Amino acid sequence: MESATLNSSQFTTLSGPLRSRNQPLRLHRSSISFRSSNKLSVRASAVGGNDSTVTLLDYGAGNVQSIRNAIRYLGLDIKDVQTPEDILNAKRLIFPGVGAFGAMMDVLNNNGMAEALRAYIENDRPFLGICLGLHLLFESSEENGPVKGLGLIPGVVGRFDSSNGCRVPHIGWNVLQVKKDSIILDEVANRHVYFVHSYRAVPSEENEEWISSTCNYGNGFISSIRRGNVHAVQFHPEKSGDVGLSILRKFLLPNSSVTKKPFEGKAKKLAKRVIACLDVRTNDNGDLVVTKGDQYDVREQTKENEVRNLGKPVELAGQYYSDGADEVSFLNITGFRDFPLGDLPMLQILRCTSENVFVPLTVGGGIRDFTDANGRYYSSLEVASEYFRSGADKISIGSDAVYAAEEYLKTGVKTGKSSLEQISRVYGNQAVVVSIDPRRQYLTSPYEVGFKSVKLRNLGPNGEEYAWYQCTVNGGREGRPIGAYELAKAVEELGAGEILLNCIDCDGQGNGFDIDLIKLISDAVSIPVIASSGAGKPEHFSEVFSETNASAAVAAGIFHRKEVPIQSVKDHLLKKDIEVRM
Ligand code: 1PR
Repeated sequence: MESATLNSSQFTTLSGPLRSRNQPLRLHRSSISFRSSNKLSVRASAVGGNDSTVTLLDYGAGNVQSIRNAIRYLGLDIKDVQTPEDILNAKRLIFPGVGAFGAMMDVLNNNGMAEALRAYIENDRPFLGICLGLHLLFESSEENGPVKGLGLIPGVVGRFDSSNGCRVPHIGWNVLQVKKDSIILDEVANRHVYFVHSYRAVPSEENEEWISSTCNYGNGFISSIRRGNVHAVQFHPEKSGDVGLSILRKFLLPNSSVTKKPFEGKAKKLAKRVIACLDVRTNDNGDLVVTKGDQYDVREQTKENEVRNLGKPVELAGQYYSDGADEVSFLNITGFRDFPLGDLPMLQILRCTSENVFVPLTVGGGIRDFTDANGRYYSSLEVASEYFRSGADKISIGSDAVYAAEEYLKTGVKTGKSSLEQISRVYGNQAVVVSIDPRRQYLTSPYEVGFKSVKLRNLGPNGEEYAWYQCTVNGGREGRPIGAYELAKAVEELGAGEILLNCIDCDGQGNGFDIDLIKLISDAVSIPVIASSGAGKPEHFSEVFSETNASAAVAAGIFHRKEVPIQSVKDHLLKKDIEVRM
């Protein structure tokens, strides 16, 4: 049967053993009759389920597992839209737009969903659009375009301007200026919510009456709209912790009363993120454990030489969520040699974690093309898709991004075929992190190598004044002929939305982040950089945020060993006047 997706090659549908319970909707032309808008009518008495059912429009392009989990967490059932009639009959409809605007509109226009949505919204039926679900309401978007939207709100959705110093994508926890009573924002109370996007709509006189809140990032943009029963938000309530769940609850269960007055926050601007990172691998008994290395060596220095076991992944991730981590990352550190989709427990970890953790989840390790022992070929896009379907919000690519960058720098040609390019094209670059594992190589003069070097704050072991940062692959096992600076700039061009910047020399040492490296890279690119490796105390976080342009900082060992609670890192940052989410 013919697929109704216009750009069907982008919407990979898995088959066989990889098919998951939440496989994206595949639309078949023969089952959808295209109707003209004057034939569409919304039934006032909904037949789309009872009060405990919400209708979800998942058009098959992306990572909507998080919103499914949040809806279920709030005790509601989900009815998936299969036909335009399901939209018209919905009692409450959520559209968590993901992916790219142009591809989304192609799908919606070609199967009659766009018309059904327009009719549903014009009839003031309960609607919540998220991210692209907000963009859709405007006249058009510049993303892949211009491409026409539903045209219900005047205005054009455009890209953030990175020339004014703001990093694009806008990723992180920012604050809303609530403009009018919007009901669903009643409990936000000056606290941060999570954004991840490169495009935004701007306020104007023409669309003023729709705006319920704005947010500031360089300039003001529309963070939510409301008219009657129609709501849409630019941020992700399903990833905004308790605050986000309260927003969803207000929309889904409008009659539920809050007994406790919401805690009044003091959020002012985009917060620096504190991220907990869990390196995961199988130990010698075959159990998946959280481990942690010293300079990437994760084995105990004992006769048995066993893999260090610092806890169970799902439990630790849940703990970090309740302790206030702004994001949680899982790195499958042996993914370079084992096929990650053969590692079903890892996918299970992701599924279980995402059911109860409502901040962004990143997963990395082994994202590359792969042919298994039976000769079955899996593209990196399939691997990433399965990670997204299992609950990841972002994926992180290590080794494969190094090869892609080397090739790009050698040929100057973007083939569009690397895992990085393919995944960012389908899921958007905000969903693709590149993890860099560099090792310091000391120099006596900056001209000794053809890679960008830095003048060191602390001299090298033999009094060297300079170093370059050599990228490695396979968990630091192999050095490659490319520097971290060159790699960072190349992967930004190839579509990375964020950089996770490790440093093998500092990993597990507790002596602080490599400020020279983080400054070098965060000054070189205009995408957000996450500082990683070496955190030993709260002061290391204030140092990295004061002395570099890092947008976030990771710690692993000090959190796993319970030496420093996440909250004390945040308390310290607040004292130093560094904005954090509380
Ligand atoms: O190459 O795409 O399969 O991805 C593999 C991923 O696994 C990469 O992101 C790589 O960084 C990671 N990885 C591989 N081997 C190791 C190892 O430790 N042996 N872990 C490893 C990297 C580094 C950080 C760590 C910080 C903070 N872990 O994530 O959490 O250094 O630690 P600290 O606060 O204790 O100092 P691919």
